[in-house]
Amino acid sequence: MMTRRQALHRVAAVSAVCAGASALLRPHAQTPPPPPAPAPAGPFRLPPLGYDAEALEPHIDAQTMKIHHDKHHATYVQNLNKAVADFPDLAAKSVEELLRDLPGLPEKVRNAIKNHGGGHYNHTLFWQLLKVNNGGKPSGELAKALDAKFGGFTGFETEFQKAAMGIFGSGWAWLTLDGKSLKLETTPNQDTPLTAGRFPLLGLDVWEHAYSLKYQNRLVDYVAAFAKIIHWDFVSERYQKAIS
Ligand code: MN3
Repeated sequence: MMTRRQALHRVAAVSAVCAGASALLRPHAQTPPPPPAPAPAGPFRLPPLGYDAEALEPHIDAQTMKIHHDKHHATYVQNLNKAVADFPDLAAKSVEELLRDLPGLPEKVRNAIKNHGGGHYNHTLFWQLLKVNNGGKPSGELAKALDAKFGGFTGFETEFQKAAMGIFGSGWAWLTLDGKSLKLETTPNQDTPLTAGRFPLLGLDVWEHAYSLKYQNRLVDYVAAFAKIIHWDFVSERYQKAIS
């Protein structure tokens, strides 16, 4: 009869043989690679959508919203955190501050902050701009300013749509404040008007990831759908605060 000690010894010997055999079966197996370093947890955070992913149906489908927010936007935040990980002075700033001062940032991280900081800022604003509003319209001072600049709301809609449709490749169409004046503009990639010294009031994501799942190549239908879900109360308030 085996003693306990012999039994343990035997178990160990069997394990060693098995380990040896399995190493033979995997001749190229070496020590496993270290697990990837976890993405830095901060300082930037993915904000919640603020409503259900289904809330904008049928204009923007739930799956697009989920992927867009939970994957695309989350990745911008992760990569922005990585970019500032070795720069505590940058990590202490807001994303707006970073983007306004882009040319003054260290060259090593400038491009990453432009792309991922821009992605984070632009999308954070974008989620707030959306609401199924059943024909809501700009109000107050913004309504007056749009009338003055574009000869009416319809004039604005037409010009905004033209700007969005004119983007080549990925980018954004914007209604911005240039000082106290309204301006229509577009930016490529995740560039933001903040860097050019302007204040974004309204922005439309014209990257394919924002619409192609539902609309395929029909950008015009997506732009028309966007017009139906602009949260004009939010935009009107944003304008009012900015000019006050
Ligand atoms: Mn996007």
